[in-house]
Amino acid sequence: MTLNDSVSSDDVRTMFSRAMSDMYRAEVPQYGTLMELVADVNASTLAADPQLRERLARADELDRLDLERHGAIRLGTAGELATMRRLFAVMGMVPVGYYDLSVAGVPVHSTAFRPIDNVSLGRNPFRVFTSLLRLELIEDEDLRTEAQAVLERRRIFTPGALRLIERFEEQGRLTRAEAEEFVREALETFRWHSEATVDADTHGKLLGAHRLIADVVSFKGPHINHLTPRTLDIDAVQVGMPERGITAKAVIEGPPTRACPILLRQTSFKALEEPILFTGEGQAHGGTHTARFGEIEQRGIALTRKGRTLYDELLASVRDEGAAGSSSADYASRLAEAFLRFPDSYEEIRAQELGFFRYSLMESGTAADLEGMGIDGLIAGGRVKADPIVYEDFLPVSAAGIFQSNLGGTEQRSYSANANRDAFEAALGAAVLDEFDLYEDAQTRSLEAVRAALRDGRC
Ligand code: OOG
Ligand code: NI
Repeated sequence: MTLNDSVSSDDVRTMFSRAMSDMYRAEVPQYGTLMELVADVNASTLAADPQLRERLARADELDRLDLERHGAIRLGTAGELATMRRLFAVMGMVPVGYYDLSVAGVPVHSTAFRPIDNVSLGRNPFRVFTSLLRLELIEDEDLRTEAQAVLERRRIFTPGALRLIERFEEQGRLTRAEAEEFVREALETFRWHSEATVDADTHGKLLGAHRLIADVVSFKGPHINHLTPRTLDIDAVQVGMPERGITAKAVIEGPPTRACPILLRQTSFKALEEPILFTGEGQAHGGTHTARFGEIEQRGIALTRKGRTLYDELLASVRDEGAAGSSSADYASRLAEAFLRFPDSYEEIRAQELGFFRYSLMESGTAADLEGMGIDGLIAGGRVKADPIVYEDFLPVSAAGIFQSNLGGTEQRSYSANANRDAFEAALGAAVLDEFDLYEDAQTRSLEAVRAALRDGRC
């Protein structure tokens, strides 16, 4: 294999995310409409705000914007999760973060597979929120045993995909031809299969245990359940959805509208009701299932642990006020009011160490400048820029809201909080990375580069 002939993991990830987007657009037409709306909103936001355009360009975010999206899947067994980790590794995506959603009444725990280094994130930050069903949370023992047997029988990866994963593990990369084949084979795992693996009666019982359990157990594979483009103005997209015939979720999850966006805001459109065929004697029976939807996100600055604690506290204060949580009518105004306590300028966020920044040198200087003025002085003089580091991860409370609004039911189930990161990592066959460490590293490395450049008199 010559080097010319091989492709990088970044390239495979982009090939895959493009193929996935094309497939989803064909399967879920409203996703195409949503993509157009987001492209329009992003173009007008950038045209109206040259400073934002300049900052995104400096942070390498402008070029990735049109490519950028995340998706989500739900897996049924430890073996599926472990193989999925190897499949994503081919695309340079590794597990970051542990999310326990049982607290929010969803019987799964999750991680996000994503690229982690700056260059790869700049090329294409494609991420997949990946959940593992927790069968131990099904109370009915017979149903649990049956669900487990159904899941053990299914094979969600094609032999071709497995062979190419092994090839990648042996060679460290794939040729272009292998990469193209890999993308085709991997896509099969994420495709919608309208034939169920269970009969209508079992599907009904699984639905009764939890709609999510039925979604995972009844199908041949973990269909991608949404794809999410990134917008620069989610409020404009929320308003624009009904105008283009899309039924939007009632409220935007996450922080309120702010001058300096923090973390992640998300909204979605309702899942489609799709026909499915159950197994059964003689004639197959028809039914329907709601699983696949569209979502939009707006990303803001990654918060430090201190910033995140404040975010969690403010969000909880609003959620706790009423059982209706994020669906009550005055939610948006209560949220906005609570978040007045979170500083809304980058200077203040930086001064209070609430968020992470990437530093860059705008004009050359000397070690004496650094000593005389310090980094803060150089920033004040416009010689060093501190740009917000974008949050690349997810939020458990928001994720639960997205799960809930799209399972088609209004059920609220409670499982006692039982995060079990050890069990998740044992199933995964690896530890998940800590997202705070990754942002902190990026910040520290950029600061060190600025200091080194000043010492050397470079720009
Ligand atoms: C995943 C929901 C979480 C997000 O953006 O927070 C998610 C799911 O419904 O499987 O994608
Ligand atoms: Ni999502």
